[in-house]
Amino acid sequence: MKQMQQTMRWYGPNDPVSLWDIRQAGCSGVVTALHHIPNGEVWTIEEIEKRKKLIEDAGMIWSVVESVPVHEAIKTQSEGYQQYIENYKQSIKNLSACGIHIVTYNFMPVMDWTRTNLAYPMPDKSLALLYVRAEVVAFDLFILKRKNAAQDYTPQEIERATNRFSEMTEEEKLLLKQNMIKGLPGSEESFSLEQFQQALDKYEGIDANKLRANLIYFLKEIISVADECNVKLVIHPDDPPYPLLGLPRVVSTANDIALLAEAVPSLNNGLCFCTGSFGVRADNDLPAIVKQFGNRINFIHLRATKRNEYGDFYEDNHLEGDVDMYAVVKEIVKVMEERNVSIPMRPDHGHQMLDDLKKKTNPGYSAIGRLRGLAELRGLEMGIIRSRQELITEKN
Ligand code: DNO
Repeated sequence: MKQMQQTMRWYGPNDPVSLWDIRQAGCSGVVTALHHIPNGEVWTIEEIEKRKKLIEDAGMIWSVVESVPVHEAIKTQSEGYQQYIENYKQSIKNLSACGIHIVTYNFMPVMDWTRTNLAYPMPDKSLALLYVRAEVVAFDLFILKRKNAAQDYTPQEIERATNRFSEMTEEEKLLLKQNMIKGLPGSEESFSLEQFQQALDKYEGIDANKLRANLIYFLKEIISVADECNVKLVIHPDDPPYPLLGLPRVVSTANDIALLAEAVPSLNNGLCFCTGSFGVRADNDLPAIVKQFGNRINFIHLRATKRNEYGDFYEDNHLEGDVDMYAVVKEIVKVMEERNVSIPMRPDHGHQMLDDLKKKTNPGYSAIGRLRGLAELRGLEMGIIRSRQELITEKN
């Protein structure tokens, strides 16, 4: 039976977590991106090879690119987008020429993943990432002061946001503002408040249908290159899986994925199955998503979120929270068996804990929390595989 390929994300030579740390965690693969290349520019073979060599010198392989960012002009189909699409195609070709065949991207307008608190204390004193919807609404109404923002919220949401804002200290407000506009690691975008509003303005008149049409257009343009070069494109779901600050989001549910698959049937139009992102919505049935899109899942993020009825969530230990990790991994094992492939997986995020509490770390990407997550997931997978094997032997 096939096992998931164990990997970790590495932000490159400036990451406080070294490649050897990742290797010692038991990984055989690395997930990385050329974060120093500005959005929209071609990734040259020379730059790709340089990064690849660093990874191989530490005895691992560059398994997955996360991500080649999609320029905002492509998402909004504004000036220059055709050229950016051409550049994207060239980057795919160059990656393939260097032997890298899985490419992650996302289609979230303006903001990538978003949290309101990056150091939320858990009962064991480790620190987790937290998203409080009332704070996002408060940011929208009282800090950004977006025109007509109130129309996007219910009276109850506005009341909760108003109450929350009135109890926040100036320092907390500043921190919230930074968390919203500065971009978390890997986001590739960072704004001042004015620039942020300008970036939002570019989406005037772009609703979910239009955004989806733009995504499908982009996919149709690049899929032939992916097919020729044998590159699996994997889209990362929206995090959180809801519209944000009046911006549409179109990769949040199984139905969203089904629409993409229908529009662009090639299996190279694939999915990065992220349990933490999909898992924030109670209406997303995670094992069912694995079953339904098993032939398109070519990269996996395993992480558990714990949500409440207000749309808030925090990142729990990998085997806790609302994600039924056992059921998910069991489906993944079945998919790998059917397809006879080993799908790369990374333990997504982790608590800041133990010695890492004294260090400067990338939020969500400290070494020890992810090491714990990976160790637990590895054990879970092994247990599932061994008991399936025993069952088969018993039957025969
Ligand atoms: C956060 C990550 C995201 C993800 C991108 C993919 O931890 O999952 O930054 O890499 O959305 O393009």
